[in-house]
Amino acid sequence: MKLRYSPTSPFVRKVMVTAHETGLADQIEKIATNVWAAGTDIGADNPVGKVPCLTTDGGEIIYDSSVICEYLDSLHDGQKLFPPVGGARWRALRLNALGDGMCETGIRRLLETRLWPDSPRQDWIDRANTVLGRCFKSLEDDADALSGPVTIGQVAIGCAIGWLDLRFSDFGWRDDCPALADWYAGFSARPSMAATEPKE
Ligand SMILES: N[C@@H](CCC(=O)N[C@@H](CS)C(=O)NCC(=O)O)C(=O)O
Repeated sequence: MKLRYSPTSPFVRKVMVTAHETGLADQIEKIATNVWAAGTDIGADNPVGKVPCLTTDGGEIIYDSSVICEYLDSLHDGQKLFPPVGGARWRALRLNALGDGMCETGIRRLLETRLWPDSPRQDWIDRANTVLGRCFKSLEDDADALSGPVTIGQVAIGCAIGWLDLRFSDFGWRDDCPALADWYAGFSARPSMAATEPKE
């Protein structure tokens, strides 16, 4: 399998954490892709122009991190990261959506200062901070949902927090979210998370 990736993408990390958790990491060849480069060819594989983007051994192209993760989860016989239909599945998918949403909000906030460094729109930054604060509070209030066997939900939340810590180290969420901070300290010590720590 070939995975087009960028080194600090939290969505790529979701895929690689899943690959490690499912024992498939060695089967993935990583191809660095700068999606922001003027001449990028990522659109030939993913019309949306984003990484991660996987080409299977059979030559099929799969994109969007959640779809790639579910594909990888179908390739092994161990504990599934996507539980079967039922309460555990909806909880896992909801957490996955929350983690992805936190990343999307963080990316919008980051782009504001990167694209318009001289005139970032403060109201957008404030809005993003409000959304992120609400997401952290919701995770803290429902920290029990993060317990139990590893699911795609925990992977997505772990990768989202890791990326937000990398980009906005001064956000200061730990003071208000002690239960979440405890959970994250344990989760980020997993070999799959340690092996995929984002580096610039
Ligand atoms: N929903 C997508 C989001 C992927 C995404 O936003 N990737 C970023 C890198 S972190 C990207 O490629 N952005 C390029 C762009 O927005 O044009 C997924 O889960 O894979």
